[in-house]
Amino acid sequence: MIELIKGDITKLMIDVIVNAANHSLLGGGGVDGAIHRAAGPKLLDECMSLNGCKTGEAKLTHGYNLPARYVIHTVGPIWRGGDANEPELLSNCYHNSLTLALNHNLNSIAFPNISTGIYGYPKQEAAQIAVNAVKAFLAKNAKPEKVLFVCFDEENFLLYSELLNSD
Ligand code: AR6
Repeated sequence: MIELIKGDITKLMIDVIVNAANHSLLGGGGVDGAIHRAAGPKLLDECMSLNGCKTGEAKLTHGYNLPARYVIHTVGPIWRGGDANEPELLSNCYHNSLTLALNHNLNSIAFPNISTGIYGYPKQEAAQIAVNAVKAFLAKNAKPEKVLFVCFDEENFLLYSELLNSD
């Protein structure tokens, strides 16, 4: 089941929220900064033990002070004009995060709009890739049962609304 909401991902009581992180996994701005602030300093301690993360890959930590039990940290591609394998890398973020959730038997997962903030990915293209990747995964796997797209800005919310209602 796919659901769409507008709001702050750090407030969600859910099995796992996904963080749009960077290679270092040591925090940053945007949703990454918000997640680290809400989770507290133990999240950074755990992230320091992970040895970073490559673009398109994903790593799991606990949620600490967050209402979510776990955080999956993934690194989206920086938009470089579209010829640097950005679509595949962005799709990998969704696929690998969902695979990690499945392997940990997690039933509900919330995604922010990876790469569409500081990393500059065009929102329409990113939304289409996100929806396609999630639908493809859910068609083949029984878990996670619930996938939430969490849009922070109105533009992304409208784009996702159109895409998800066009079936
Ligand atoms: N809840 C949900 N979505 C949010 C929140 C929130 N609390 N805050 C922002 N967003 P960005 P990126 C949305 O810039 O483009 C960091 O410094 C935001 O509106 O957070 O993948 C990392 O450390 C946008 O739609 O991530 C990296 O260096 C979406 O989250 C870099 O930014 C993603 O925007 C990653 O850039």
